[in-house]
Amino acid sequence: MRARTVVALLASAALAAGCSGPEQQPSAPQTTAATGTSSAATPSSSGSGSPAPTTPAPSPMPTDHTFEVVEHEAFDEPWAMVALPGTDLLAITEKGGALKLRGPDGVREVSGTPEVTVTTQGGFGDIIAGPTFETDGTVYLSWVEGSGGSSGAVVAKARLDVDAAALTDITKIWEQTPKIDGGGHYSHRLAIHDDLLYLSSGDRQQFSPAQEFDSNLGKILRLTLDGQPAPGNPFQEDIPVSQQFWTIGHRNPLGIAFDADGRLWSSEMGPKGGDEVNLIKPGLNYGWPEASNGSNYDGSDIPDHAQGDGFEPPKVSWNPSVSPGSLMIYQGDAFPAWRGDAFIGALSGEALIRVDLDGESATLADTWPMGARIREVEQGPDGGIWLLQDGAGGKLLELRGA
Ligand SMILES: [Ca+2]
Ligand SMILES: [Ca+2]
Repeated sequence: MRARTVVALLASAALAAGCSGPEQQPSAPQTTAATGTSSAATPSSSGSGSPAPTTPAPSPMPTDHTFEVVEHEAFDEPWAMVALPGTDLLAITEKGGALKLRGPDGVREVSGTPEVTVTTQGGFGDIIAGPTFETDGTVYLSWVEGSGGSSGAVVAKARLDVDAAALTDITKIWEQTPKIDGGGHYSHRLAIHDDLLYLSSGDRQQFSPAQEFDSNLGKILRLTLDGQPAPGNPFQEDIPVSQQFWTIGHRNPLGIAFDADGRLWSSEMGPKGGDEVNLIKPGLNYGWPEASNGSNYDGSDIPDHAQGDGFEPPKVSWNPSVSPGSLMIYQGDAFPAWRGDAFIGALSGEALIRVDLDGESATLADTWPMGARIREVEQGPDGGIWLLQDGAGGKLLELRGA
């Protein structure tokens, strides 16, 4: 299928609040959020002290880029993708259970995929390449399993033969416990750093388990590549499952990613007006459901994050919500001024969002309306930025430097 140029967007200048684009539509809250709340709603890790430089530093390199958005193939409810190392391929999961390999020569379907349970928010989930992918094809996958209305996420390792387009040797290494009736907040995003597996496990819309030590719901976990609790994890309680925990107090963290210096960041779908970007540090409690800059959908309040409450505040938060569905930290060459920055696909916000990362600080920088729910953002094999629209017929999109 020939690519078709559909939209040209001008990246904003490096304004702190960033979105200079037109209002997309009355129901889309992202523009207001971007222009109105980025500074005020971004708690600083250094407390109330605000450095006030008197002389602007000279800018050694461009601080923005222009790009156009190119449409590629359509997929059936695409959920996740990853650039497979040593290839020119993207591996793309579809919620219903299919795995596709997409390259310059087109799209192939992979055989041998696991049987998944499709619920409101869950089905086939994430895919990432293992550290040994280039020699043995190891990948890690997540999906939802269930029976009789009760379900939970699982994680497996497997071998992906890209020449044969075949998945084999699927071995389940982790499961979300307990299984829950209902189809929301699995999270089940994966990342690997220093030969350890990090995994987000959502609260399954049960709220309180995020603060409890007898289930792995509402946590970010750190495991060995075989799914065992990693040595040195911060919660070594009597309850074995808590030995998996890296951080607690999470609602629905649909994005986790490491920066070049080894810091782990998450994007978390919060309640009404409480979406977050968090810097994930071992042993910390991120507050859900005791603290949130948003409120419950039934209108009841949740105390905002406040200094001294014992909970780690977000680095960036959104009100109104944008529904961050994915997180990628860019390391490519196509857009050098954005190297090291976080990119977030927004679902209800129908936008691509750039968050400027600088050490441990994060600042909302750009919110580009995309006219569609964005499910996934990833760095492509070419070092560019690629997106997946959400839903039936969701298209693969490429940002091409203009
Ligand atoms: Ca991905
Ligand atoms: Ca609140």
